[in-house]
Amino acid sequence: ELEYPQRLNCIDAFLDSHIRAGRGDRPCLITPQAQWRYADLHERVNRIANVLVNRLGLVPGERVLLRSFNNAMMVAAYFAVIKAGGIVVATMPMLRAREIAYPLEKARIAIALCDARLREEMDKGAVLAASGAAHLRHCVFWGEDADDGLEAMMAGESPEFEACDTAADDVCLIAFTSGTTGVPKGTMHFHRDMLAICDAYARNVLCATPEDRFIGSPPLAFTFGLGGIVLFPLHIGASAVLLEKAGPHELAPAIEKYRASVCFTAPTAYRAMLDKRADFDLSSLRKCVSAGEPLPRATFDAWKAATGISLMDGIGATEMLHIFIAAREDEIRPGATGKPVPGYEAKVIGPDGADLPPGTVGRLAVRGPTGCRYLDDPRQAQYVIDGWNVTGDSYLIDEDGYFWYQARNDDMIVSSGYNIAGPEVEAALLTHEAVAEAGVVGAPDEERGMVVRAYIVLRAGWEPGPDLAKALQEHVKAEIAPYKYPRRIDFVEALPKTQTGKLQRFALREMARE
Ligand code: 3SK
Repeated sequence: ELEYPQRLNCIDAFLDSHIRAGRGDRPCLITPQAQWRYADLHERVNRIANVLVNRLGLVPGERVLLRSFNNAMMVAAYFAVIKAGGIVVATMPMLRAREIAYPLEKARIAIALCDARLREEMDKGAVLAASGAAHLRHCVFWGEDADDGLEAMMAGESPEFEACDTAADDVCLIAFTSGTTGVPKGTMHFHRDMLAICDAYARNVLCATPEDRFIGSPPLAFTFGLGGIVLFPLHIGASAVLLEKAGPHELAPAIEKYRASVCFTAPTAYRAMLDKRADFDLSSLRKCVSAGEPLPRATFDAWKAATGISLMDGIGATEMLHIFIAAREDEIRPGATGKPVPGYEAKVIGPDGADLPPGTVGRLAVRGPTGCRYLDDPRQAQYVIDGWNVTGDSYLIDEDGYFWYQARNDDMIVSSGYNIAGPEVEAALLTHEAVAEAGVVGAPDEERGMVVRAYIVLRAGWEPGPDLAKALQEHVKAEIAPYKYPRRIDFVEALPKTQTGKLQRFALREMARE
């Protein structure tokens, strides 16, 4: 059980406590443009907090929209809002005006702080919001030379700021998730939740040290990135490398350049780095966390062979803030996600909600120090049932208590009465040397109800064609139960992905209908 004081502003643990302990000169945020010590971040956070309160009239509990790439100002703005008692609503930088309008209205945003490079969509989004963004009082930009820009305002404010006296159970973050489909849901998280993910996952499973240098690709607006690249390192006084672009071409060179030691990214990015491993020195890495999508055994094995590092798999959810089932380095069972993170309990339940015995596939339910609280959303009643968070994933538990991912509940393909998990077929395809990426869904079929249809992105040097399709089908039949083989194979240039890099199965399902 994790205990926190009733009055708590979480920024104290990530920042002010380090200053009080004399760690102000330690490296904190590293970007291609700048290196900030803890003292530098502290000063910026305080100045922005003063701007928010003194100039923009922020009162505790008001919501502040943040729009930026992963950079040091984004972290400063994030911490300043929370330190001043506000609630952060962070948005993916790539969002278009229409997508910005939704959280503006739903979360009744009072103030927006935005990187000037994202000004156009931000301005259009505020106009598009049906209410004309009625609650939005101020929209302030940074990164432009303007008298009313954030930096100019900061220059006139004090570098000291006393943290707002918030309660441990006050909301400090509303993270919107659209999942892979549907109307976005705002998930609310408390000050104590921000510490709980550090004390549960980072302390017990990740076990990094203050000398570690963290790096990763997920946007900070995705809580996977927030925890992995900012909260976990800053909680222990370590440093973080922030990359505005961290696609397949940027991550490996940045690991080499900054000698990063802890990496948080998705299996797709590890596969992309494997393709380039001869070109970069990744020897500084010592811990690699994989989450955001299922980790196929083939990716685990290939990364281990190339780097000597066992990928630490994990599953989290924006609803739960971060990872709740994971593998410690000394407890990895390749192919399994792992065991519940200390502090969390997990079980597998049937359609009637009853617990299922080991070896049986059912819905994953979890509870622990964090949990789902949707902002004004009737879907809350479907996610939290009897105090358990019922995720959309199907799992089985083996005799030793390891959790094995099967599929998203809606990823099950029922073909001729067989239940086939799309991700299992994807994992089998990925063990073939020609396959860079695979997405597997059900396609309607008169005879079988559904058939397994695979969309394949080939590695460089391979030519699509019927012979290769046949070879891939035979390969799958040799890897897993033959009835699971993809009866249809399409070669594509790229797979549809969400902004957090997850495969958009609904888009593939749409394609598969054709
Ligand atoms: O597994 C995920 O998709 C996830 C979501 C939110 C936070 C952390 C993680 C790993």
